[in-house]
Amino acid sequence: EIKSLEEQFDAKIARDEKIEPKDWMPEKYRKTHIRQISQHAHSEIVGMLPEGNWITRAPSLRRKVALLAKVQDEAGHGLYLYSACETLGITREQMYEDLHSGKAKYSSIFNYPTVTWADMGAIGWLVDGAAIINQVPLCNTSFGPYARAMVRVCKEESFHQRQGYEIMLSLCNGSEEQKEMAQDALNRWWWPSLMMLGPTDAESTHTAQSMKWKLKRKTNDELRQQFIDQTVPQADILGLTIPDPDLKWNEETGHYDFGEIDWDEFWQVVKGHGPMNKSRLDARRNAWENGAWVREAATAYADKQREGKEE
Ligand code: FAQ
Repeated sequence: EIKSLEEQFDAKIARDEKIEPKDWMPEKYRKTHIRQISQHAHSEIVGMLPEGNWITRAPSLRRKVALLAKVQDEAGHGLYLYSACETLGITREQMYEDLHSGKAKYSSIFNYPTVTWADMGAIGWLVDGAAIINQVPLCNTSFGPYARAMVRVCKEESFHQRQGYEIMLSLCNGSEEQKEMAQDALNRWWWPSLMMLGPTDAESTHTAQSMKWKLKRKTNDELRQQFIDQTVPQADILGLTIPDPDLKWNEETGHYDFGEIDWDEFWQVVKGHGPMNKSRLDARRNAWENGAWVREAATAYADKQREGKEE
């Protein structure tokens, strides 16, 4: 019996085999991967900005070295992800254009300002913490280049998370003011970190199909619950209070119950109206425009080299 391409594709997914760039794939599978992987890449690159803001003001040489390394890792993650996405037949220029025109999304979390040094702690602890929970299942995603990129990304994210948590620990063991600074950062980053994992399953347009394709291995709500369950005990060790009066251990479910998330705020930020959306996009557009001469010089140099060889 001869199977159709689609049946062969479905059978591969069912057997947990990877789909590779040259394999046949449904057009929708290709499109949704371009959407998710490019948005993920953009998030890594835009995600360098909030922390980049503190590199020159890190409180010690050791902190500066660690933060610099973390931000460089994020650039690396963006570049692997752009490369993985290119294998699906979209050019990098097109992806950049979609980011700069506002057509492509990037994570809501990077549209909040970093106002104190404690925000470097909170981002590492909470934002990288949520990112790891979201990305560990992606090491098992069905598209080969995405899954392989995620293995290294996750290893680096776990260093980032510990880097942030250690900043929080130092602040919490410091002076009264330092501890207050840590609490203030937690107050501002907690809810946006929960939103970062995406809308509720009921509101999520892509989850059902992405689960069938094994692009997503867990739903947004499952990951959010896992993040909360993992993070509450870490806040207890710091002696900080999570800003949610409804947060309570539920003996029956074996999970924490939590309060209502402000989804209105989430959609406002996603639609471009968060506190830093304009500033983030301006920074990316300016970097692209101000870098034009470098790209032109590199192309001119490559042309010259080629001419030299042909002679
Ligand atoms: N922000 O149907 P769903 C990092 C959009 S980690 C903005 O649930 P899906 C590391 C979504 O695109 C951060 N938009 O969508 C780091 C869709 O709109 P569309 C990046 C959001 O794809 C740490 C609509 O809402 N991580 O960068 C958000 O199935 C520290 C409906 O949503 C990844 O990208 C949001 N938070 O699930 C760097 C991980 N959530 O596209 C620096 C890979 C949803 O139809 C410092 N991505 N939307 O116009 C994923 O796992 C998924 O794409 C989700 C969303 C879970 C983010």
